[in-house]
Amino acid sequence: MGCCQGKEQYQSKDPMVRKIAIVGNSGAGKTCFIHRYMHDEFDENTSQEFIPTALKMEEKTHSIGNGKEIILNIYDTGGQETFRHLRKLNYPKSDAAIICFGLDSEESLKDVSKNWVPEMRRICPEIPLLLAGLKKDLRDYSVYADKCLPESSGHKVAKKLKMVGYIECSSWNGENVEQVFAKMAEAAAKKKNTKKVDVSELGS
Ligand SMILES: Nc1nc2c(ncn2[C@@H]2O[C@H](COP(=O)(O)OP(=O)(O)O)[C@@H](O)[C@H]2O)c(=O)[nH]1
Ligand SMILES: [Mg+2]
Repeated sequence: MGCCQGKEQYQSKDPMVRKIAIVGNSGAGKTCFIHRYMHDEFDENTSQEFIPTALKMEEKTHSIGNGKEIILNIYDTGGQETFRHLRKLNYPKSDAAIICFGLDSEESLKDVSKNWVPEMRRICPEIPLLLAGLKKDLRDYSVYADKCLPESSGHKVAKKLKMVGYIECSSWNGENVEQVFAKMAEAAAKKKNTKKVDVSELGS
């Protein structure tokens, strides 16, 4: 076997790598959501006081059936205005994004339409966007139940903004967290090339 043939064989076995951005308002529960997916436990460190994240990358191999695997590079981005420049540098290389809101925060859902989807579509016009309603467990507590948004409001926004779907989950008890990433991995795997945007053209 010649050296070139060997190299081709190696390259054809290279795993598929996809970059997933996790965005949404500060306090929506993004960091806990990623922590649950990565470690299958609730991130107790954020339960006392929430810690703003600037930009952090985690990596996990996800099985997409038929023995195929996809490596997900998951980017946790800070929702605060102060981290806007960091997000803009990071977004252009994304292959897919999970747009998050807290089911206990109407404002965080409004900001999905007002800020997050427009910001993402401006920078990465072609990538699949999945809507995730976080903190689903709060519906089970009578003190929070009335304040939580109904499932229909998430579906309505996802449909209106032509997102690939809507899933509610809880990082507290783990319900549906795997399903969100499974749906995103499936959509990201189908996506071939990410259109690169020159960040210098994005303005402030
Ligand atoms: N009840 C409940 N609280 C959560 C859940 N996820 C996050 N939190 C809490 O919400 C707050 C913000 O979480 P964090 O992950 O830091 O939000 P981020 O700013 O979007 O990254 C913290 O106090 C968390 O303990 C959840 O699934 N259920
Ligand atoms: Mg965070």
